[in-house]
Amino acid sequence: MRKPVPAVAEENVSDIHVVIAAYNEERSIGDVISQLRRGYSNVIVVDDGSSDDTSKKALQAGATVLRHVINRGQGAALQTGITFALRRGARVLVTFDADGQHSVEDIPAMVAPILDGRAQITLGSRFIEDSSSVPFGRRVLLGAAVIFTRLTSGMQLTDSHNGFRAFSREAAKQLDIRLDRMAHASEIIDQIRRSRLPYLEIPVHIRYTEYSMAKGQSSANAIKVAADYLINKFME
Ligand SMILES: Nc1nc2c(ncn2[C@@H]2O[C@H](COP(=O)(O)OP(=O)(O)OP(=O)(O)O)[C@@H](O)[C@H]2O)c(=O)[nH]1
Ligand SMILES: [Mg+2]
Repeated sequence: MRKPVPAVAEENVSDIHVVIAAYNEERSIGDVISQLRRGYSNVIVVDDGSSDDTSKKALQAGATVLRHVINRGQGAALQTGITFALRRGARVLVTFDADGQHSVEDIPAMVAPILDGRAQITLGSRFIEDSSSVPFGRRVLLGAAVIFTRLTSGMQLTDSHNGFRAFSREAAKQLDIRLDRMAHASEIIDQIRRSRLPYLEIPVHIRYTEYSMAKGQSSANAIKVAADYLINKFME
């Protein structure tokens, strides 16, 4: 069993900015933000051109809300939120999903290595500890993504496509997400490798609910995402 990580010290809380890309998440975003706001004062939501009440619910729950006027994709929304958080003076940036799959309780373990200088980047992994809650189809897809990442970028990760990440200010400044949609996950890994900054994988728990599965990525889309990434990589 993992040793429990103590809560983030009071004096560090305002250094942490949680960035959430959200697309049509009116059903989950309010709860996600309310839980975050119990421990973290800076929660930034980028409403990625939603056609529902995502912005309204996020504001009501206490987030700072930015809005894309059209739907640009999760990569673009994250870059918007990261740029904004840096302008606001963030010292640690956490990327977190809007669909309720990530756990607020995992944030202290994600930010601790950055706050104490052991790493500049932490990447959440659902496969370091008990991963029995990951559905079979997702396990196969994510396993393929890990091999794909090893072949294309040489990075040996256990979970290459987990949206739960944390960056020091210096590391976040080096990010330049250009792939607007889901291929940004592979692009970020390439940029981490190129930056040579120290990173760590941290065990996190990812929740799979009927809602998240219905809203999430289809397996067929994975091929499109991989092609998007490869085309851009070889055009560089
Ligand atoms: N699908 C999708 N999500 C977006 C977009 N823009 C922002 N997001 C947000 O990105 C986050 C992750 O999206 P998901 O589709 O759940 O992807 P995922 O969690 O990596 O994959 P799953 O395991 O299928 O859930 C959610 O918080 C979305 O609201 C977009 O254009 N499309
Ligand atoms: Mg999801």
